[in-house]
Amino acid sequence: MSSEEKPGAALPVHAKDNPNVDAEGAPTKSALKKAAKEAEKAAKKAAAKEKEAAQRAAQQAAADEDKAVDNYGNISKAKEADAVKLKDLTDEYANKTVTFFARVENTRSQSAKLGFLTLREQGYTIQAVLAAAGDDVSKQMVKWALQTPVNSIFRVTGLVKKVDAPIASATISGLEVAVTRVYEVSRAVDFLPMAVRDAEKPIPESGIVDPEDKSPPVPMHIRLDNRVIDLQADINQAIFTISSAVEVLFTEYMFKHGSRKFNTPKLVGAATEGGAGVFAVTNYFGKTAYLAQSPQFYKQMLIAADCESVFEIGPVFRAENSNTHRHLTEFTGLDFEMVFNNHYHEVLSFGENLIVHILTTLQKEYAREIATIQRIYPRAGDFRIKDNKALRLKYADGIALLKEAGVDTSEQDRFETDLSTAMEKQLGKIIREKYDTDFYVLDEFPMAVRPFYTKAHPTDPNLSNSYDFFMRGEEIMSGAQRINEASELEQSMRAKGVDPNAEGFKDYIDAFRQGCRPHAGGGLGLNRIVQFFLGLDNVRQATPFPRDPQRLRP
Ligand code: AMO
Repeated sequence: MSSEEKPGAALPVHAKDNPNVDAEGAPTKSALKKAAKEAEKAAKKAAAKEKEAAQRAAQQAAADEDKAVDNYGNISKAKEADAVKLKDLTDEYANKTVTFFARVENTRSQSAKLGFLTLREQGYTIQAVLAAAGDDVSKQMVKWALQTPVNSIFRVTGLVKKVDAPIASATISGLEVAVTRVYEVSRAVDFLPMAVRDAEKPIPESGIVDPEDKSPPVPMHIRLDNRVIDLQADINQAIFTISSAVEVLFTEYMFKHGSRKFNTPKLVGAATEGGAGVFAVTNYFGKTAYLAQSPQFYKQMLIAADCESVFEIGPVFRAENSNTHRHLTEFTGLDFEMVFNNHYHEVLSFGENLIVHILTTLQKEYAREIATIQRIYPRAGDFRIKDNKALRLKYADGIALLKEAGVDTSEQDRFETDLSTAMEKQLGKIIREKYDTDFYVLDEFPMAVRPFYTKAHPTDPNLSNSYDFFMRGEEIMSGAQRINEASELEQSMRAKGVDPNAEGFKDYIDAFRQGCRPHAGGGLGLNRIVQFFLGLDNVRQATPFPRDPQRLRP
């Protein structure tokens, strides 16, 4: 107790004329009584004040009590629940309560009691409403949800409602979700090197510009550096749905036609494909191994092993310093090889039907994905296959078409030089105009431009039984009838300056010494099929984590 608070301490002592003190200066009895009374009064007043404050605090606490405290926060608070996928949310879910997982794409606060989230799952987005009302949603819950960093993953439960006016900012524009529970499954850091929305715009390299969009476009190398975010974009989800479907459709078609799937080695003892560069693995137990440039030798050896029809989907490595829109150093090859009864055109027709089957099925069953990509790259939706059939021309017919269009083909006329990329593209345009198709085949290529394992044309020594497939004027497949006789193969190698006794060839040539049926096949590039089917500018866009001369990460 301080001196000011002592009873009587306020009294002026030693004052001779003070009625409250006696002759010795001590407080009188009545003065003491009065002072005690006053002190008691002050104490009562303070106690009342204290009580009043406590009452007010209790009232405030009651007002602030978060009745929804269990309905939001860390996922550890959540009860187990089955989840639907946003892609399956149709009008049938209206007025039903659903639970789903989604990333926060965007948050918008309207007031302390009302906020909106745009939620994203696998390229599908929906609007979620957080409205503080009743016991389900509190102000604290609204605040918490809206403050969670963009891209965090939520588990949301809410009532699906039909909306009167379509929601332009969401792909599921006819529905919204009134949130009743929201839990954080995984938190994103507050810093995003690029937004997912940035990846839903054309790459600047494409030259496609939206005059309305004022934000600077993110170049492809930044997108590839941040590929995990990039891949979350609806366009990329759609591209890789298509890419996966190509593999499945290829596999199904091959199985349906009695083929078997093999996995041939990618570590090989010698560089054998010829033409393409090869990557060396220099620490292969004291030796040098190489990364396979093609399953070519193995698919043919399997035919020699009576497998009759084989296919493979696997990585193909090319050590080519080609920095173009369609070259990778590692790509996914779809390879097939099969025997035929009378003529290699049986296999050529098979290959044409295979591609037509894949592309027309994509058009039928993946229209939504194609439309998603088309929103950004308008060509995606217009791949044309006249009468659902491949157009087959002879290589010489292709040259003639180019010549007719005024292209200088003097080098190609000598049957020594292949078409240049520019010529291929131009031929693609001519063929689209003349034949109304984007898928065509050139047959009977000059022998000089094909590998040593290619079977020569039966009557014209300049030509070969070989073909290339093109989509929108760019090569997606090479193939041929193969030499199936050892001595003919050795002769062809020598004619092309390849030593049949060089390392790596013996097992391959020996495969044909015990007899092998005539066969043909082809090698397709998955990444290019997806690129050209969808009219993308760059093969890297159709490759989840591309490898090229400049890029070994991520
Ligand atoms: P080729 O070398 O023409 O033939 O390759 C076959 C197909 O693979 C794709 N391709 C590529 N894709 C991306 N980046 C590259 N660097 C790249 N190189 C090729 C193309 C091409 O049409 N053994 C033969 C096939 C055979 O005859 O069966 C071969 O490998 O789509």
